[in-house]
Amino acid sequence: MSLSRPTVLKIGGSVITDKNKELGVQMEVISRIADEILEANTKNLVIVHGGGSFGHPVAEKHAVKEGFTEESQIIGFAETHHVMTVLNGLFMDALIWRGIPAVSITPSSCIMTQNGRITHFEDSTLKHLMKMGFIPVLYGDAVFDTTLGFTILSGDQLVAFLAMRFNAKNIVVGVDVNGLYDADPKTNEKAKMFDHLTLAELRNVQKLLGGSNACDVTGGMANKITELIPAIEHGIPVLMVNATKPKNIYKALKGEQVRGTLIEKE
Ligand code: ATP
Ligand code: IP8
Repeated sequence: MSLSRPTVLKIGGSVITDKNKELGVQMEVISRIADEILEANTKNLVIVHGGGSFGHPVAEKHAVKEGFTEESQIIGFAETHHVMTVLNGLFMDALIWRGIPAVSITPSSCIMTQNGRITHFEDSTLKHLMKMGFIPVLYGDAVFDTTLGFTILSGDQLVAFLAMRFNAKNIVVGVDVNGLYDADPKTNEKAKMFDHLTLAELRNVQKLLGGSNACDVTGGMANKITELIPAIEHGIPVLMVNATKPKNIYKALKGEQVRGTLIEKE
């Protein structure tokens, strides 16, 4: 049993949920993505998914990201974590009943943060199951924080952290737009998509990036890129594709030609 360099796949909450409808799930999209993951049959895959209309609205309502200040937030933390386990369960259903050996790893049980940054990660279970050929599935979650009491850990911070910890071969990020643009393509029809960016070029366009048009406590596209930069600095390439379009996740995992934005160190 050995642990070779994994591919880290992030499936955005904008893809698997309807961000305009609280607790709205895109079950058909989840099923299709599970089909593509099965067909791609990637060796050493780590999957992370986002919160979309499950985690974000509940976290916002109870100001979970800002940390513990009053008793009434306690149930808010529990609710936020719970809705994430519900979304994760739907995703796991689609993977497992297709025969994908996916095992859910609950971030709030093995990760702690300090002021929102991961400082503690009990990774022996994760390493063990990866070595055995299972596919770990993690997600953005409400987590315990040594300074704030609790906070929200974004799936994007988790993606970069796991990619660096396990020296990933590559990162594939599935979102609901075709790639990274010089402006939000949902609000600016003149927005131009980048096919390829070096880290230096990415830093130049970083200030143009927007958040999210829907409820998003973790900062949308701008924060996604900020989180991914350390992994890119490490030499891990990031490919961003539109996961709402059929075959894109399959092609990205197989290393086939696909429309999207490839970001590399040089
Ligand atoms: P979640 O945080 O729920 O997992 P996600 O990771 O799928 O969601 P968002 O954080 O919502 O995705 O980010 C994707 C959104 O970012 C797109 O829907 C798009 O409208 C918005 N966006 C803002 N600026 C840009 C940009 N410059 N290029 C591409 N998308 C952008
Ligand atoms: O959607 C945040 O993760 P993200 C998850 O990857 C919660 O930013 C609980 C809001």
